[in-house]
Amino acid sequence: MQEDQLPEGIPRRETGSSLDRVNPMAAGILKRNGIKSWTKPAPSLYPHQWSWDSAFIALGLAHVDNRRARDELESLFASQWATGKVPHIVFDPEAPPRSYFPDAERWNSSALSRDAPSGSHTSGLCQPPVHAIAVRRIWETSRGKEAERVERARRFLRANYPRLFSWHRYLATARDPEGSGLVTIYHPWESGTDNSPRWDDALESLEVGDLPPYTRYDLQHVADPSHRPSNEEYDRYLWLLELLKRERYDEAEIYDSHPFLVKDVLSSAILVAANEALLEIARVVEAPEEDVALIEGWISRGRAGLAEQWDPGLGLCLDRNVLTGKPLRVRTIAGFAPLIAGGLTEERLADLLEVLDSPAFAGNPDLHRPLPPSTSPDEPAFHPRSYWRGPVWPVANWLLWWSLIRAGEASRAAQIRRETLAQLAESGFAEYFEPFTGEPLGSLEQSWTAAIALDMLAVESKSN
Ligand code: 2M8
Repeated sequence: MQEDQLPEGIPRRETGSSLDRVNPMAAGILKRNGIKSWTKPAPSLYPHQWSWDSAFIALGLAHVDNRRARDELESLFASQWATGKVPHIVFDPEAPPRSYFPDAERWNSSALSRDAPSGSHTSGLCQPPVHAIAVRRIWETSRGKEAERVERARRFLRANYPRLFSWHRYLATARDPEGSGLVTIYHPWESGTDNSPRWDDALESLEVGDLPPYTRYDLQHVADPSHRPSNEEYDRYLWLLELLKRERYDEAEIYDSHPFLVKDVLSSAILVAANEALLEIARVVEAPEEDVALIEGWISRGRAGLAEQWDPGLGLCLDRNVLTGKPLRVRTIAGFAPLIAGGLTEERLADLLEVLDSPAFAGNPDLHRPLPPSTSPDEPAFHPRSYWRGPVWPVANWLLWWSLIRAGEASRAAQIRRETLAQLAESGFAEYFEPFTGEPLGSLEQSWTAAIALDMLAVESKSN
């Protein structure tokens, strides 16, 4: 890209870090974090394959290496459970020992559940379903190319449509026995926003029982361990894991007895958007009409479920504790879930945009850049350096940017894109950023940060 073509607001001559280097730098990170046919989320902090990371990675790779993008998702789906669940971690047997905990042994999923894959070791949880959105991107980036490439992409869609369909059906049934349109999660790790204050209330009453001893390896890979979730949080995470193991990861048993059952609005909204992508994929592969009708039903049920969770006082959507029936009233980026799900009335869209622009989020005057912190700085639980309790996450910026484009809010989308890319050009491809200083935190070569940059760069003309 020529310098005179740079979008407004992008630093033009920053030594070694200007926007024209973002693309090769991002591609380089994905190459270096690549292992065989898939990509680690980070060089040492996350040495295995993570589910929603891989979906974002495939989305970015679609623009630079379509074959690797396809391989990324194929490797993940090879470990799909018989229930349709796509596991949140697929363990690499060749990862350095004692590099990540809980490891495959601690999950012990293939020994405990007949539904777990036999050829690989996985965790027993899942993560937000971004995958169909990535598959559609692979299709979009192949269309209009030479016939052979289009045919390869079509074959990929045909091979993966049934996997995506069974994944979404799993979420719409096992994870929503109430038919509410909202996905129930069993563990904060399933939300992808692990230590977000979204879960504080539901975790508070959890009594940790007799926990087998463990050592955290995550703390050795970060500059300041206090930015990671606390030991108290980890005890709870590990205790929930023990309880899931006791139920042998059986969905019905878990639903009967588990002490953490929460309707997660962010995952639910991503599922709606992913179902829209699945609908397009279904048409390309000429899926049966019954499938199309089911997917359409999931979309409208999902939107209706989210509408039920609307809090008019906050102007945001709230998670719900299934066990108490109560909403979890805290302002986080997950509150913008209806924007991600789409199909909003003008009024609801205006409400959400007002909150997004307000001092509670991207309009806070003290921010380094006008990008929404993961938790509102106005919340007592806000912490600017602690993981999902405040820092700005580029991957969350991507979700909002992409949703704003779909909502027809091109100039707001362009601002998020411009500021996100400028932040990465300024400070590199960190996992997350301190919102007031812009300091890069967590892993400094995070794959999904690189991937969303590739996607934002490629989709520039549509949002500007
Ligand atoms: C973080 O979660 C893992 C547990 O799954 C961890 O902290 O060890 C989250 O940010 C999650 O959303 C992400 O998928 C994962 C890998 O990047 O890291």
